[in-house]
Amino acid sequence: MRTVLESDARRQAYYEKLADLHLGPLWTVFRDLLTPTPRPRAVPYQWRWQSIRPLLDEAVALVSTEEAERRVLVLENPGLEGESAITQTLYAGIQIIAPGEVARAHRHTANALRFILEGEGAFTAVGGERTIMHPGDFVVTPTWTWHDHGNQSQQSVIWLDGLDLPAALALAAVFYEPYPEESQLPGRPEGDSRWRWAQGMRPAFESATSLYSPILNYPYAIARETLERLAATSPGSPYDGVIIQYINPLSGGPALPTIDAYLQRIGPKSSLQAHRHSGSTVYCGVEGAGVIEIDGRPYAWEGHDVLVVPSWVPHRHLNPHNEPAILFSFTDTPLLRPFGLYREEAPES
Ligand code: GTQ
Repeated sequence: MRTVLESDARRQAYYEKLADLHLGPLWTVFRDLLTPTPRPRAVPYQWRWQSIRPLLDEAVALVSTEEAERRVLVLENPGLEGESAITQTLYAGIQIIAPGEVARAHRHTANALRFILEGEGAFTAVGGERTIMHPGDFVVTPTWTWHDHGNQSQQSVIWLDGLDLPAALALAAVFYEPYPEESQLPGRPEGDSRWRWAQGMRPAFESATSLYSPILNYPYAIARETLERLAATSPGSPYDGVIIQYINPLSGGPALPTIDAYLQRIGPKSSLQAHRHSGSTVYCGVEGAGVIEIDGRPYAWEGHDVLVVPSWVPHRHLNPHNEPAILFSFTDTPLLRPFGLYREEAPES
């Protein structure tokens, strides 16, 4: 059908006339647009920590935070070359801040999260509150909040950045502003947001927006113990094992309006079930080691490896080892669910 349409000389001449007027026939592209199931341009991929880690020290020697604004290696999906994107909606990068450095204050409409990988003693300040970050901490920098980073420790500190930047770019909704000073002056004591909003109680004399979580830092020690306690009494999800969501306590929903983040535990010697869903997921190995079978291909991961599962690609988690395997992940599903775009199925059931 297609070839007949396109080989017809009269039709070709007609299409050229249309093109001159910035018009196009729908019937030649219809089947590429309205596909039965999603066809992501992003491909499954794994970045090995072993390969990334030495390049971070090299970046420290080559470029200052002063010059770079943020010293980050962007994880570029092989299917999205040149787009600074790990999926069509999500950005991921590895940021390093050396002792004594400052990553100056700014704000942007893109929402950001940090998952700390290595080093202790650097801080992120958001809206005047500083939090000292420890490995495994989950830190949010919601849309249009002022934020800066500083490292007053003796060691480099490294974290995974996750942003909704490709989605914000696609929506032509990126705004950016530098702060008038290099850093924000601490305006609130450390731990302020945790005491206010993360204790199952709230200050009854003040309100906060429910657009994003008011909690700045979700400490690893708490998240990790939660996983262990849940695992003692529950097998968890057949697809994800024991998995916890970092929530906005004001809504019960995702911590960021556009990004949902999780920590999960795949028990020793376990093979979970395959499933697929719309929305893309970025995984980062935290403890132990495991395997994600993506589209039938095994990706064996170790600590701090980053893996990406694009929309609708079947995947399953395996842990052949004797230790629990802990994974951090973030997804774009808050951009899908409210609009009826989220679908999930287990192909093998
Ligand atoms: O730390 O504020 O990876 O603004 C990309 C953009 C990190 C940050 C990134 C940013 C930041």
